[in-house]
Amino acid sequence: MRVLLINPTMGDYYRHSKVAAAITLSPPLNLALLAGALRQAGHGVELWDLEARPVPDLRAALRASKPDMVGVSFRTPLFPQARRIAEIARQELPGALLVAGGVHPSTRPEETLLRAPFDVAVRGEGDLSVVELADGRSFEGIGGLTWRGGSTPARALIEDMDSLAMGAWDLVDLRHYERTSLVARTTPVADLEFSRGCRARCVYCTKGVFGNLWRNKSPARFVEELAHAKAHGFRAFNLVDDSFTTITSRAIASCEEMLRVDLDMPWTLTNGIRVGNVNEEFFRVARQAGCYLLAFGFESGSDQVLKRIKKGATVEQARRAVGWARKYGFTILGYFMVGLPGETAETIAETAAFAASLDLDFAKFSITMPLPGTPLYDQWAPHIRDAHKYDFSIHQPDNGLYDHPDFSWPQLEAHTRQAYQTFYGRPRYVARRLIRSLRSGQLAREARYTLGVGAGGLMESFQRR
Ligand code: B12
Ligand code: SF4
Repeated sequence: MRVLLINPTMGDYYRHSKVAAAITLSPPLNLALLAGALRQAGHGVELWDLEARPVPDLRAALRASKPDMVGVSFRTPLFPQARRIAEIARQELPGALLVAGGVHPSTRPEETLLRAPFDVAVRGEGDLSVVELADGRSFEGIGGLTWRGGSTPARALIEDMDSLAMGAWDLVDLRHYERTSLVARTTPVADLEFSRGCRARCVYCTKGVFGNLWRNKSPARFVEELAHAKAHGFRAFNLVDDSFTTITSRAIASCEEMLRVDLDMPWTLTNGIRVGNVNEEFFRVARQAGCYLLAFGFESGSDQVLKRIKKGATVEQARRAVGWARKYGFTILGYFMVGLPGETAETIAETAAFAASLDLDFAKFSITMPLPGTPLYDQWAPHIRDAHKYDFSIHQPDNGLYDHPDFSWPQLEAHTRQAYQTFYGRPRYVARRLIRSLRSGQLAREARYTLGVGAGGLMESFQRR
């Protein structure tokens, strides 16, 4: 079969906003993996990343490409775009199989099919399902599918991570991924994964694809993938794992293998690691192995709130982890949330003060968003406005998707602005950043982003990411 895989664009909103300063543009890992698996099985594949290479006339392009199957990947905020692609594909390619995949169809398969003309939604990991669909197997014979009028039970999570296909990076033109960012020193950057899944159960987190079972690749296979990415022209990588350090000794072993093979690829952990799943040895070895920037998902400075959101981590653990990361010279990003369940004005202020008290390089404060498929979404369902229920196109803090049970939107926004002010408004912060940029030899690049956009812009960059 001839398969076309499409990654919708996150839109002009990202491209023209100051948020671009904090976002690295990388080719879509999910579609590169699916393309690799499809090709291994003998199918022809095209991959269109509309984020990096917009297709101005999608109709004409689809007509010219004439695929037998079109697969579109999307997270919840991209649903409106995915629907538009499906509508055009339905009109131009009436005989093609239209497949929805990714986080949103995995968590909301029925609504996806109700509101967009896809033929089938793939729930969960798509590595095997996409091949079985292209092979022409009947829907009933494939696990984890939903179609109009039927569905099959979820398929088991893939445990042998070494069995996954290598990313088909030759299908993307890396010249379109050369934009540096605040977090990317060297480009192009490959998004890669060492593990899937996370054992924690944070109430706001979508687990509909990789679930709670943590699985990892062998260090040898992982390094083989790095070499594969390097051979295709990538100069750096970012690990997108839900929880890279779940078994800290395995994360260390993968870093040791990187050191042994020495591919000279700088890397980052921008998705965040858990403060409780680390030890000093991890930071020492990861730094030696080329990791220069990492993020922590702290979320709150209140142990009470952390408990309420089932974070499974404490403020004390956070301080210890930051101390180690600082000792080994990492650039450190902190992710925090505002308006979590059980939050009061006092706990938000506590979070802001906690962020300022940690020796972080950057902090991002996000207003809590209940996303489909999370316990928080179910808990706050009565507060979610019907008109917006399945259209998350304007995924911004002020979009009025829901009424927070304890705060008005202006209050949440004011608290968030205040948190940014508390963190970035410190005179010491600017002085420290300057010294660190000088020391790391990154002054020119970092100044371009931090000074270039100004303190307000920096706040906006992180606010909207
Ligand atoms: C990297 C990342 C980003 C990057 C995106 C980079 C990029 N090039 O895409 C950035 C920083 C921009 C980002 C932004 C956001 N993100 Co994000 N992000 C991730 C992260 C950490 C990794 C994504 C990834 O590469 N995973 C690895 C691949 C292999 O997994 P996958 O995409 O799920 O693909 C598998 C299956 O879904 C399926 N599949 C996927 N596509 C397709 C297509 C077909 C046809 C088929 C058959 C199967 C299939 O097969 C794949 C292989 O098994 C995930 C968490 C995670 N671990 O997945 C969160 C995650 C996707 N993000 C999330 C969120 C909430 C956001 C934001 C909304 C955050 C915000 N507040 O603004 C924005 C959304 C922006 C937007 N407009 O869409 C949520 C999504 C929740 C939801 N219901 O949609 C996730 C799941 C985190 C979480 N656990 O809650 N994100
Ligand atoms: S630690 Fe991260 S990936 Fe794991 S459940 Fe919590 S938010 Fe999700």
